[in-house]
Amino acid sequence: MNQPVDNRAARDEYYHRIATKQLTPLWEALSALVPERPRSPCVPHLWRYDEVRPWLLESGQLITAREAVRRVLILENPGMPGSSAITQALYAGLQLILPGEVAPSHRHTQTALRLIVEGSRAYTAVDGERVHMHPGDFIITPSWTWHDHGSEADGPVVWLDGLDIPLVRFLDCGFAENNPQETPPVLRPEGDAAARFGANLLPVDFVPSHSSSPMFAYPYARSREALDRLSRSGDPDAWHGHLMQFINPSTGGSAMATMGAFIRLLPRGFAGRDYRSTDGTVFQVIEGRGECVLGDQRLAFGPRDTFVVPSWTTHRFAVSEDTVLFSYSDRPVQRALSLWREQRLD
Ligand code: GTQ
Repeated sequence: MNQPVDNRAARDEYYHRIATKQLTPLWEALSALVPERPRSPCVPHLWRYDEVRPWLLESGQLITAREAVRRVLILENPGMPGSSAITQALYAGLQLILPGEVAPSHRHTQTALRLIVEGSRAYTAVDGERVHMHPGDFIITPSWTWHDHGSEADGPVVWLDGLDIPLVRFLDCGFAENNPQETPPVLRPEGDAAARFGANLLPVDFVPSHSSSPMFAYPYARSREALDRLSRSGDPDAWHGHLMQFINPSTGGSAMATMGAFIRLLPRGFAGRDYRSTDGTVFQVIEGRGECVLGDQRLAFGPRDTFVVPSWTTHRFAVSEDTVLFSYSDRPVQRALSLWREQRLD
């Protein structure tokens, strides 16, 4: 007998009985467990910096960086309340440090990236080397490296923190440790890593101590100049504009194992074509103004805004000025597992 049977009540009674032994029927859940395409709870969203900034500065009156350890407002995806996540795998937050403050040294298995949003003359230290940060600079804190932050500025300094916190939580492999020294000693002069790894040279006996880039700071001035030069000598990609990825110069691969980071120039008047990929992506506007069009939804962005495009969500860009967007996603993880897909639509 191969005909479907109408025995709802019998089935429900059966489900009840097996549930007492922690058993559930796959056939009721199969299409959700093995979806035809990604069905993310993550939704598109934009945080306007001019709306967030006053609240972020207000937090500076309520708690010190030292007490908070990290004084950050988390950008939580509205489709995933309570998750502290901006996509299923990624975290984003805006961190504030005020003049003279220190954020004490600690380390954790989560990898962090920073994209400086506002202010200069704050530094971050990674395993004994400091780098002073300027708007648009991209900085990484590899897994299990000691890091502390401090400010010698005379005004607020704000950066976007991107971490793989939800991914590490999902895999249950999070460890963290506070450094007994709040501000550990500086072991190497500023610029040491840039000299060793950032000049298309590599120390001849270089042995990596972790899988992230040994070049932990990528100054905006250099990326911006590269984008400017390549935009003068070639047309933008019809989907992406002039899109570059931040690499680990010792491998040519992604700067971090778990997060990919990208920067693009969309020239004034650029109207891109529709695109989607399986890596839900966080965007930070460094310069310019325009919109990200997702079907009938439009995210209108300006300088310093943050927005998120979920996995497999068709989107395109249109800009009214020369625009530079930073973005990050879990693409290296998906690629390493042969799961990443993209589609250029027209
Ligand atoms: O700077 O170490 O936004 O550990 C969240 C967790 C920043 C950091 C965050 C962190 C950090």
